[in-house]
Amino acid sequence: MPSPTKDMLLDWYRQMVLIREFEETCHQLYLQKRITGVYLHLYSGHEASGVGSMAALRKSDHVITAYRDHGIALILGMDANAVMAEMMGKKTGSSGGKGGSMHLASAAHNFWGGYAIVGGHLPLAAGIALEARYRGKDAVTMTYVGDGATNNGYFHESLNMSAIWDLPVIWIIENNGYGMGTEVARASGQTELHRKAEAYGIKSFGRVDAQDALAVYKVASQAVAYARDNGPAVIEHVTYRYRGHGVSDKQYDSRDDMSAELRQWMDEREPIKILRDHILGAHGDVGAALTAHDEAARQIVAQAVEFAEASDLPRSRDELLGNTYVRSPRVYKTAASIGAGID
Ligand SMILES: Cc1ncc(C[n+]2csc(CCOP(=O)(O)OP(=O)(O)O)c2C)c(N)n1
Ligand SMILES: [Mg+2]
Repeated sequence: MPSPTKDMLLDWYRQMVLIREFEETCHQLYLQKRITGVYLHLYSGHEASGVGSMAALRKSDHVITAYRDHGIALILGMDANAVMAEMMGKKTGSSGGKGGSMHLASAAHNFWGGYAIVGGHLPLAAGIALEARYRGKDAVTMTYVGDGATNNGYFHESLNMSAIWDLPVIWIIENNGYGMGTEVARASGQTELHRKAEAYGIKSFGRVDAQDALAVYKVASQAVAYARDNGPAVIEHVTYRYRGHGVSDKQYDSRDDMSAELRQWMDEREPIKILRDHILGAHGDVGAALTAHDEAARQIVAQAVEFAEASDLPRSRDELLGNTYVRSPRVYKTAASIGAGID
C-alpha cells in the first residue's frame, strides 16, 4: 500500500470538513424546520470511516450504504447543491426531491444508495458484486452496515452468499456503539462484530480505530486488494455518532447536556482533529491550506442551502411520478442505460 501523499491527506481533510459542515448545517436546518421529515441521520463523528476507506477505491468500484448516507455521497463527489436540495425535497435534488435524506444515489458515481430499511441494502450489495464477478470485471463493492444491522437476517444471508460465490464485497461494519439507543452488547451475542465473518468462512481484517483516517485507509487498502482478487472481506470500524440516532433524538439538540461519553469521544477521538494534527506533524507548511479548506466548506454549504431554498418543489405529474415505477420492457432499457449490464 502506498503511503498517502501530502495532497491525498489534504484532500481527505477537505472531504471531512465538508461533511461536518454539511451535517451540522442540516442539523440546524432541521431544528428550524427548513429540512423536514421524520428522520435525518448525520455522519458527524464518522467522517474518517468513510473518507479513509473510500480512498482505497477506484472510480469503477461501487458503493452502497444505509440511511446515514450524506457523507458517503459527498465523498463520492456528488454535488453539494443537489444533495442539499434533496434534503429539502426539491426537484433539483439528486433524486428529484422524491428520495430525501435516506435515499441519496447517483448512477454516475456508482453510488447505489441510501436505504431506509435496516440491512435491506445488503442483498443488493451482494447482487452488485455478483454482476462484477459474473462479467469478469474487477470492480469491488464497498458496503457500509451498522452494528445493529449485523443482527438482522439480511446480513447473515448476504455474507453467506458472498462467501459461497466469492463475491468481491468489502463489508464495513460501522460500529458506533449503538443501534438507535441500544448498546451493542444488549443487541449482539458476539460483540467483536468482525468475528461474525468467521461463521461464513470470510476473511476478517479485524477491528480498526475509525477515528483515524490513516488507520482506516491502511486496512481498507488491504481489504480492497484482497476482495478484488479473492472474494469477500469484513472490517469493523469502531466509531461514534456525534449527534443522536436521528435529529429527533432530543437530547442532542444542545451541546450543554452532552453525556460524559460523548464529550470524551469529542475531546479525545475527534477524527478531523486527529487528521489535522497528523498532517501538521508530517507537513508543517500546510496550515494555510487547511484553513482554506475550512473556509471553502462553509462557502460550499452556504451556497448549497441558498440553491436548495431557491429551488422549486416537484409539482408536475412528470416530476412527481417520473423515475418511480417503470413498465417491464423499460426496466431493461433503464438498467442498460445506467450501466447495470443487462442486455
Ligand atoms: C427492518 C428495520 N427495522 C427497524 C428499523 C428502525 N431502525 C432504523 S435505524 C435502526 C438502528 C440501526 O442501527 P445500526 O445498524 O447500528 O446503524 P446506525 O444508525 O448506528 O448507523 C433501527 C432499529 C428499520 N428502519 N428497518
Ligand atoms: Mg450503530
